[in-house]
This record gives sequence, structure tokens and C-alpha cells, in this order.
Amino acid sequence: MSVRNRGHVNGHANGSTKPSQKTVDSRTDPGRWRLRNERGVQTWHYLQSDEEVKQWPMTIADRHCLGLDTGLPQLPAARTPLQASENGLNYYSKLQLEPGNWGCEYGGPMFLLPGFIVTLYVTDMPLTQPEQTEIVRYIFNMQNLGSKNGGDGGWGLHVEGDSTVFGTAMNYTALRLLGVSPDDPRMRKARSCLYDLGGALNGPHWAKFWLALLGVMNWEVVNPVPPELWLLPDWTPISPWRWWIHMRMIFLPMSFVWSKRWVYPKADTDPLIRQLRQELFMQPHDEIAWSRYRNAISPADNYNPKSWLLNLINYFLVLIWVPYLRFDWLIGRAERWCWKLIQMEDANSDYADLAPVNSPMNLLACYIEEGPDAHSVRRHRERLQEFLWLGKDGMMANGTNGVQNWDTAFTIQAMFEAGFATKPEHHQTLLKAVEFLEDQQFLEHPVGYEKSPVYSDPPTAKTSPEHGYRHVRKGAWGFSNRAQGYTVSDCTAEALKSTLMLQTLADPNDSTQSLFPMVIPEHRLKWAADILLTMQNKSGACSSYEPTRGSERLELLNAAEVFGRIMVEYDYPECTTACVTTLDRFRQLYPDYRANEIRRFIDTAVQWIRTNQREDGSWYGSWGICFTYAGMFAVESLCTQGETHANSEHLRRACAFFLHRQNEDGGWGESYKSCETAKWCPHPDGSQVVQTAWVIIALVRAQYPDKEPIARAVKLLMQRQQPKGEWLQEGIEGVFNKSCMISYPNYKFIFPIQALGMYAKRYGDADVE
Ligand code: LAN
Repeated sequence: MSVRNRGHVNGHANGSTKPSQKTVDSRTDPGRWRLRNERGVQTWHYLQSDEEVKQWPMTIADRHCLGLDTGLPQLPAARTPLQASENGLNYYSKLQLEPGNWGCEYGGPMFLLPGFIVTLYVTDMPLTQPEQTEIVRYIFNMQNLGSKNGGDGGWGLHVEGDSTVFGTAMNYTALRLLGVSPDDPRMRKARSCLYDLGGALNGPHWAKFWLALLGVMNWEVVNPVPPELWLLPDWTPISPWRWWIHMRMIFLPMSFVWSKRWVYPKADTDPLIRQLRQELFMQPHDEIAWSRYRNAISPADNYNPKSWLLNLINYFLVLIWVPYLRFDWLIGRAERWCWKLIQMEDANSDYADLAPVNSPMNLLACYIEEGPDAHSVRRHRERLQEFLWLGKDGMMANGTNGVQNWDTAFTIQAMFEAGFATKPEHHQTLLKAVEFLEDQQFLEHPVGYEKSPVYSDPPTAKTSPEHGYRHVRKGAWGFSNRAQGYTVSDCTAEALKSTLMLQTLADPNDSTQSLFPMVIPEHRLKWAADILLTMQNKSGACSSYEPTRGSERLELLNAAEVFGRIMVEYDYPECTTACVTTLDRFRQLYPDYRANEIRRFIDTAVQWIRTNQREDGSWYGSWGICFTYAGMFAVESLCTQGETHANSEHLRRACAFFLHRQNEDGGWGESYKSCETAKWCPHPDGSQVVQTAWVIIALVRAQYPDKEPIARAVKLLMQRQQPKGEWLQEGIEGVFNKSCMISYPNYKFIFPIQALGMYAKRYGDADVE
């Protein structure tokens, strides 16, 4: 997509503040939006002319995503679980996208769009008018108004959360930068909410960072982000390469921008910025003693208060390090090394970058270093487009540049587990899905790995500055697509597992023949197994992107305030299970390949799953809400070892945990508060389709001896099914960093389809009353 022909409307980026009524309170014609999907690179386009509309017809998936009538037929009502599963699949399979994958919005976090808008504003790179209109619509739709979260007019950290300064100050700013008038009644309400929370000065670190570079705050209010940390020798326990990848990859461009104290050059003359300086604070802007507010934060934002140690370090940095010891040569060296690492990150991901926080920050770093016309800046701008997603409520920033690999792998598994993989009518769908995965596997390691001193084949988890401290990736899959370039342990595992499921399936009519071709050849399956073998922690468990590189004590340096457990990689039952169950399947196919290592991996990982179980029989989930999600995974791990309810104390406890929490209507419903508090919290709306499906899958796998409670849960799924086979969106499904929720809208198809099919397979497909 070309930057040049992006319509420049509203004039916001050149300082004009005139709000255009076109942006505010209007919406675009939904019938003109199309999702383009080029080998998993997904972008939304607004068609200008009728001719274009004719040339590029809307797909069923487009309509589904936008909440329009899909035109799909009503299906004969399901009488049995398998029929219900099939009806669900009938609807859901129509949402498969051209390259073979599934996609959907991936919203939830409310701090992503504002970062985009601020970055595009200060770099003079406006969005098109239709995009602006839809973003404004989205942000307003997510405002806490009416019955939504107390209706105080603010925004939370995520769409279901109570208002915070972070959410409110940043989304308010984004709306203003998009041309919304401060006199709009919803903006007045937002300001009053912001003032009730103490104004923008009570925002967390990241809010202060964005508002400082926009020129609305002064850099003195931002706690230090010294790039010098990157110069520490690798052996130091606090070196950034040891941190969780998201934290270090955000710290990187943030420290670069902080070091330069870069401010939007037109800030002082831009009337809009001058207005924001009045609107966001409770005191006159000129009178604010900025440095006094470095640590000011509203209780609503302060999920994870800064430690005494971090506060001490910040005082040292502000009072001694920065004024007296931060010599120019040191600053120069630190900035140069950071810039090098930023370039490596850009090269490794073709400017997509790890996630939608570091992506706009890296864009800004390139803009500062190389100027507005640089290739790096243009390419960043193009790739930023992949994060923008149009849903029925407007345009949001997705949490990643899509959910392509993840949802596709789970869809294959659901179809396989439900028994559809051998049915000729579903063959094409599955073949296309696995062909998509084939196309998305990484075939090369990160730039520099092969020439680095830690190179080996098969690879290890060893890392070095020569390849930007990245984890190996040849043979791996990421969460979204190949173009993003980041190995994730469980994404690799789930993709490999689903491929193995299909590629080892015998033709039911001729068991000497396999039903699917070897879409992914043997050597590449082995590369993927090699990757999984690099993923294990000393504990036996697996983490998300890399094995743990630093001590949990690094959490003392968690400066973000709004998130918990972010500084290092942790042990996760979800990721561990994905790796264990996949390697178990892999060794059945290739029993001689690295057999001892795989056996040891599986034994220690499953042992970790056992010890990670809580007294009450549950496991805490970090990526889905919450105990129902993690429980489903952990149970699967134990089942691969031949454990069942009959022979395993662990599984008996796991089942008991679930059964004690089953609702009257037969389902399960767990609130996101479980993630925040690490204690079971029932969902305020009662049973949820997705969580009910997770528990059914766990109970069926564990061979829970009493069919009755499972049958009641199955009945709930069937009752909630709509006439066309779909299920409606309920509460948010996913989480990260304990406090931020994120949506997985395809889960309401994937897991009920799987649960109903698995139930029918095990207990028979009798009519459900
Ligand atoms: C994701 C999305 C997918 C998720 C799973 C694969 C489900 C998980 O099992 C492993 C971790 C992973 C890959 C994951 C990590 C953190 C992400 C990237 C996200 C939750 C999506 C958005 C989030 C990212 C950190 C958002 C940016 C915000 C920050 C606080 C850095």
C-alpha cells in the first residue's frame, strides 16, 4: 500500500484542529470494506468507487467480521451433539480465508490505538478518512458509558475493564488528534472521569512517555529509561537480553527516544497540542512541577506498584546519574548500540516488529534517526497497517498482526478430534489449512545466527548479541504469520501437532494409504521438533518465546505499573502442554529421532505439570481466562502419559475442581478477575460457551466416569447455538500479563465444535432432550 495515496483529511497532522463532522459521529459504508489476505498478510481496504465494489465482491468472512448478515442458510436444528458440532463447522468453515487460514479481530487492549495515533501524528503520516472515521467510532463504542463498567465516561486498560488514567488520557488524546471536539458531550464526560482519577499526571509510565514525546507533558515527568543498560555485559543478572522479550523490545526504542528527549517538533505552535495541555490536567500547565509527578499514579492504574528498589534506582538515576555521570561518550555509545539492535529487530521482521507497542516506537526511532523519507519509515508505516482491523464496532488495533497460525492450527485439531478429518466433505478445508501452515513455517534462522559464535545444528537456546539476542527460528511457527518472524513455543507445537494429525491419518477405505499428502516434508517436521527441544526450562516447563533467561527477582524492576509478571519468561502449563503433547505425537512417527532427549523432555515436563497443580486441583492460566483454560491444557499433558480419572490422583483432583464450579445450567463461567486475583471468580453473566467447551474437553479427556454432568454441559452448548450453526459472542476469552484481556472470537466456534464432537465420540451420539 502506498503512503502517498492515503487520503489526507481532517488536516490534523499539520496542526489544523478543525474537527470534521465527517469523522465525528459518522460511519463508513460497511459494504465497501474488504479484507485483503496475501499469504497471511491481512489488511482492510475501503473501496472508493462502485466499479471497485463490483470488481472485488464481499466475502462471507468480510460480512461475518463486520457483523453483517452472512447470507448463510439456516440449518436443520441439531438433535445430537455431533449434528450440533457439524452445524457449527458448517458455519465456521465458510469463514476460512483464501490462503487457507482463519482470521478475526484481536482486540481488547485499549492502549494500542493511542500509540499508533500519536506516532502517526508526530510523524505527519495521517490515516485515510475512512480509517479515521472508523477508529473514532471504535474508541467511542468502547467508552464506559451507560451500563458499561459504571458508565463514568472513561476507558479501561482493556475493553471490559474499569476506567483508568492510562485508558482515559490516551484514548481521549487519540480522539482529539483525530479531530473530535472537546465539547462533544462524551468528551466532557471523559474529562470529568479523568479529573476524578487525578488527571493525566496520575498516568502510568507508558502514558507519560507517549504524552511527553507528543509535547503535552514534559520529559521530567517520565521515569528514566536509560539505554546504557544495553551496554551491561551479558553476564550481569539484570542485562536486558534476559528480560521477557516484549519488555526488552519495548524498552529498546523507548530508551532510544527517552535518551534523545525527542519531542514533536511543532508541539509549541500546534494549537491542538496547546489545547491538550489545558484539557488533560487539573492544574494550569505552566505551573506543573513535572518532576514531582514522576511517581504519581492513580490507584485504578496501579495494578503492580513499583518496588522500593526501583524507586531507589529511579532517584539515583534522576539525581545523580543523569545530571553528573551520564557522559556524552556514554550516551553516544548506548544510543548507537540501541540503534543497531532496533535495526536488527526491523530486519528480522521486515519492519513488522514483535507487537503493536514496539512497532510504532521503532517507526519513531527510524524517523528520528533517518528522517521522514527513509525506507525504514515508509516500510514501518506500511506494516503498521496490518495491525488495524475493522470490526462491527469500528476500527481497532489488533494485539498482533493477526491470529492466523494459532487459530488455523486449533481449527485443524478441533476438526480432527471431532472426527471430521476423515470425511470427504471436509477434506478440502483441511488440506488448505495445512497448506497454509506449510507456507508460514520459518525456513531461516534470525539474521546473524549462522555466523554467530553460538551457532549449532540442531540449534540450542544459546543466544548472542550477533543476532540481536533472538531465539532460533528455522522450523518454527509464530502466532500470526511468517512475515512477523518470531518463534513462539506453543504456536510451533500446535502447528506441528495439527500437521502431524493430518499427515499420519490413514485412508479409512485403504489403511495402507494416507489420506493427506506430506504437505510438510519430514526434514521440516524435524526442524520443528528441534525448535521445541530448545524451549525447555530447567524446571521442565516451557515459556512463550524463549526459555527463561533471568531470575524472577527481575520483577523488582517492573516499571510498567499496569501489568504483572512481565519481566522474565515464566513456566506456563499451556505452553508446556503444547510442547509435550506434540513431541509425544512426533515420537510415535519418528521413534528414533533424538529419542532420549525427547523422552527426557516429556518426562520432566509432565512432572512439572503435576507439581504445578494447586491443592484445589487447578492450574493458573496466563493466556486464557483462566483456570478453565489452563486446566484443559494440563489435563491433556497428563492424558498423554496414560493417566485417567481412574488411575490418577491428579486428574481426580482436576475433575473435582471443575465439578464443584459447574453452574446450575450445566455450564462454566469464569470472570477475568480470576486472572487478576489468581483466585476463581465466577463470571457475572454466568456460563460461557467457550469456557464450558474447555471443561467438557478436559472431562472427556480425563475419562470422567459420570456422563451426566458432561451431558448437561453439552446441552448448554446446543441450546446456545444459533439457527445458522454459529454461537454468539460472549465475554472476553484471553489475557496477558495478568491484567490485560484480549479477545479470541474464533474460540466460540473452535472449542464447541471440538467439545461436542469429542463427547459424541466417547459417549455416543444420542439425542439430547
Ligand atoms: C500473545 C498472543 C498469543 C499468546 C499465546 C500463543 C496464546 C500464548 O500461549 C503465548 C504468548 C502469546 C504469543 C502472546 C504473548 C503476549 C502478546 C503478544 C499476546 C497476548 C498478544 C498481545 C500481547 C502483547 C504483549 C501486547 C503488547 C503489550 C505489551 C504489554 C507489551
